[in-house]
Amino acid sequence: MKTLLLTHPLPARVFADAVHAIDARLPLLEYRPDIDDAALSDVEAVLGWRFPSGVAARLPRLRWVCSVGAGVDKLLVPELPQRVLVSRIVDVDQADGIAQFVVMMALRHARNLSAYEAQQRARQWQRQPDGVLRSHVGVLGMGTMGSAVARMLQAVGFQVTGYSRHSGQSLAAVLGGSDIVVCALPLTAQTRGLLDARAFAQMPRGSYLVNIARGAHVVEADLIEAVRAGHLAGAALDVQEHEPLPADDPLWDMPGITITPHIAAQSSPHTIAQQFVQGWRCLQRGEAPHNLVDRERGY
Ligand code: OXD
Repeated sequence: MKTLLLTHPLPARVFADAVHAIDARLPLLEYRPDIDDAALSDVEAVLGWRFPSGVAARLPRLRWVCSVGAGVDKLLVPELPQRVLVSRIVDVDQADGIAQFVVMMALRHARNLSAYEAQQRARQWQRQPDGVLRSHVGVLGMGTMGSAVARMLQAVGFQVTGYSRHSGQSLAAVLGGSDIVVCALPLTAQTRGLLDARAFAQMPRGSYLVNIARGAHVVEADLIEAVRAGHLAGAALDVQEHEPLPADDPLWDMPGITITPHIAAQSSPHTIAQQFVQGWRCLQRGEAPHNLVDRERGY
């Protein structure tokens, strides 16, 4: 069962080596833009991050797509035939890493660290009224990532409300009751652009956003406006709609907005390779791979 590696912008070689360290016999093919149809004609599996335009339609024998990431949005392209199974990596270490990142950013905001950093630059030793943390955090999305985030936030003293399709509270109520909103949602047709001017208006004045999900959850122009107007205190954006974020993007220069390059946490190539080989072996035995995605729901 030949597997096509579509890991760009991550280097395919790293994943090929990690897979071959577990099973050297697995046939792998690294994608190149000039690859011809004959080389693709017997590909049955993909291990990847995104489909380059048109490639999904050139894989007549494709049976399984395994995402190298926790999200699959860049792989669920319209031309992917319905028969193809799609699975994703579920990595508790990555979830813990993401939770650490969120806690770091939430504490930084809640404990007013940027004000002390500004004071230090001005050589000003000035105590601000500051007490034990009791801020409310709304975590949007309570899957593997959101649940780990909620647990770790609670452990350091935040009051956490989780929001999911089944949580029983409206989004408006969760946004309205949160000093900090964390986006941990999958990106689907329903969640794209969910955090827009209307959502920001529902958040309390002075509140803060942390996005560790996908840039396209946020209408970035609306976020900039909400921060510029002083309604939101700012945001920590580990993900942006256009990655890499172009050098001339206005997000870079917005006071209060922290940009990181999609590094909140990454799965190791070894973990990805392990789960991929496990899924590959399941398929060889005629069983479904683990962590299948519901293609209708998009996660
Ligand atoms: C992701 C990942 O899906 O980094 O964003 O795994």
